[in-house]
Amino acid sequence: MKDILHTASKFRIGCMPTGFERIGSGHINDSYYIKTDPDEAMEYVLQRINHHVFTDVPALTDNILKVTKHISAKINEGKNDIPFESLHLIPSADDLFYYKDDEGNYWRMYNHIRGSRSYDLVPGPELACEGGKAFGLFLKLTSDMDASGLFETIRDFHNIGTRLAAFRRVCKEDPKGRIQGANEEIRFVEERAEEMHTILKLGRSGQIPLRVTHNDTKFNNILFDPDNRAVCIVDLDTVMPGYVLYDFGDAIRTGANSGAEDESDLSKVNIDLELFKAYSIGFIETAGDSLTPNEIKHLAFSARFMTFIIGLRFLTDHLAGDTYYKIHFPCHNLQRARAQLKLVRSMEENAASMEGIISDLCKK
Ligand code: GN1
Ligand code: MG
Repeated sequence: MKDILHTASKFRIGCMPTGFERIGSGHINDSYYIKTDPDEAMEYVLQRINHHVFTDVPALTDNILKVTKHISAKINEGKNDIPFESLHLIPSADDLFYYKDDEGNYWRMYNHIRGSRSYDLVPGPELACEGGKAFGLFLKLTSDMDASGLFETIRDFHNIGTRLAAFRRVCKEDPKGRIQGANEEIRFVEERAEEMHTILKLGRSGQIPLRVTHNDTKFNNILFDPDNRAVCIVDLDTVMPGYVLYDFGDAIRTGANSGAEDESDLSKVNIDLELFKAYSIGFIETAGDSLTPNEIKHLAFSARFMTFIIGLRFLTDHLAGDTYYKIHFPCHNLQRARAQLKLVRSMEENAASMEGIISDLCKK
């Protein structure tokens, strides 16, 4: 474990890294909080980038540099009255903003936002609203960037056609003999597959714009300060061209679920309309002006879509033999998929209320 400190010393932090702690609950990268000499009292986050998932680390790094510089410049113009910070990448000794170790692992380092924390489960409507403001602001601050200037770090990331094709391929091959145990979930997916092409069709026909989007707006990617104000957006690997509906939807999937992402007691998994409304208020307050009528019209549906596609990906990974997401016990991906699909059902049952909340907010 001395290796972590050794790796940290490969970045230009100008002081001695003295300790570390594993942090975060991400399913892809590994993150470490790095302490330095107490006299310096600087704090950093060191991450090992999963280069099997993010295969072009230099291009990914370039995206992050472009977006963080753009956001920082906007913050420095001081036009926003919301306290908001940007992450910034720390250069490596050879000024690359990432470091490749002898074993072929890629590492990078960010500043740590002092005193901040994140929430896997949203504690209440005030924080949901704060979270909505933060992702709305992220969208607003990047809305004048040219999306085509960014590299697609994972191709077809939220492309439902590609995701369904991968799922159907695995169902056909059944490499681990797990189909029998997942028949109900497979049926649930197929019954909804057609409707889930809605956003892709809107995008392809030019009815919604391609923008710079975050694409992984899990609620725990928002950092809060000790007064519970949302101050920073993290996990920038998937910042690339996308649709705003993906960002709104994924935040609701995680930020307005009354249960955990992998809850085993499905009776606990439901859309919480109070949290949904609170997040929507915050999001529309900061991003509202940048949204088009077609985007607004599909906000409520986007939550169902993102919950569906993430459930589909968990199910696909379970059937494939758990090759993508980190799992913490056998059949973890199946449990995650079941919880997500239960949330889809709950959103279907509450679709009219969700639509009503959005249209009331946008009338004001
Ligand atoms: C992964 O690693 P993490 O938790 O930030 C995944 C997201 C999923 C999420 C599900 C690159 O994100 O797309 O929504 O798990 N990221 C990647 O919890 O696949
Ligand atoms: Mg992520």
